[in-house]
Amino acid sequence: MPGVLRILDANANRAREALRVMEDAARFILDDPKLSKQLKQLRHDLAGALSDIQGLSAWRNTPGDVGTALTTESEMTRAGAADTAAAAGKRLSEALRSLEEYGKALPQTACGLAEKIESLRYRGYALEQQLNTALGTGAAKQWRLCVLISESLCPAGDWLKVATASVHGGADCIQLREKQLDAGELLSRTRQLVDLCRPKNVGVIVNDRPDVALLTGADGVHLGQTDLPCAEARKLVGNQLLIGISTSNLDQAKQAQRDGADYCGVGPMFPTTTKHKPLIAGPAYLKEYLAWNQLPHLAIGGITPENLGELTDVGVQGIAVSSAICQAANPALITRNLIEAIPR
Ligand code: TZP
Ligand code: MG
Repeated sequence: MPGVLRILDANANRAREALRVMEDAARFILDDPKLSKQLKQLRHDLAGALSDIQGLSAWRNTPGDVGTALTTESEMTRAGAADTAAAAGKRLSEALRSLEEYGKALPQTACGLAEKIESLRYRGYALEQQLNTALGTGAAKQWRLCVLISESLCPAGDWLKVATASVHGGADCIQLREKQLDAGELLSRTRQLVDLCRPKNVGVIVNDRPDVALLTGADGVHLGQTDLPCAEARKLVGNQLLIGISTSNLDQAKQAQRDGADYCGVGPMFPTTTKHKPLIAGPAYLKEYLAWNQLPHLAIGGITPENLGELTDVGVQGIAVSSAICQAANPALITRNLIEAIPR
């Protein structure tokens, strides 16, 4: 029996610590009061379930624990905060499973521990999933200039020429935005774009189509408010793709974060003819977004070298531009001018 009690004590600690790590991410990274509270409640309920086993910690024997010196290299490095929280989520479910199984080995008098832990474990799974989703892939970067390329806007329809010029001009991301194209043609164009961009470390984003993005090895997919919902797309693409979401107000941005978005389109900043947008969110929304600034952004909509100053005034770090570059006589030059006007 002492061995079982040592196991219960160790896993109670593991689970409690994992919950703390998760709670810290919900509280300090996501600023999510609801998720923070649910994680805290789970930690308290775990303590409550274990409180019936008197003097559990008396069985602790850390100096005599043969496992303390056993570590693996992967435990010592994390790819980022999302990875740290994901590892804590896994640790939580493992610890709860161990508590549940060894709880069954206690005498009947020990208060139905296994049943209580089982229900905590299910709650833990749901919170783990919510947290991982909200933290996204953790791989998004703050691009400076994303060029949205549509054949219909490019002189003589030469979209690849504009894409190539944009890359030469220093764009660090290209989004292929083709609403009418057959899927086969979209697939082949995206592959050409990936071939162009990958060697130069320029991101490739596909508008609307996670399937095409996955098949071509693109970096991500961009979705609007009426496209596939972000949380559903995340189920489809896992952590293989970045997901960008168009937002026109902070509520949409916060929802996008909960749903696992990696970056937000923020706009429209100015009137645009590229897309029908009756309401202009304007630089005021960008300012509000930057005060929140929980996810990388691309300000979008009618941005030109002439009006960019209104966005740099409020601190813009990244922009997405379509017509001003696609329709320019010298797209590389406009690209360079725009990028150079955004302070680092
Ligand atoms: N979403 C909001 S505005 C916009 C999109 C796709 C159009 C951006 O294009 P432009 O030509 O830079 O205004
Ligand atoms: Mg769309």
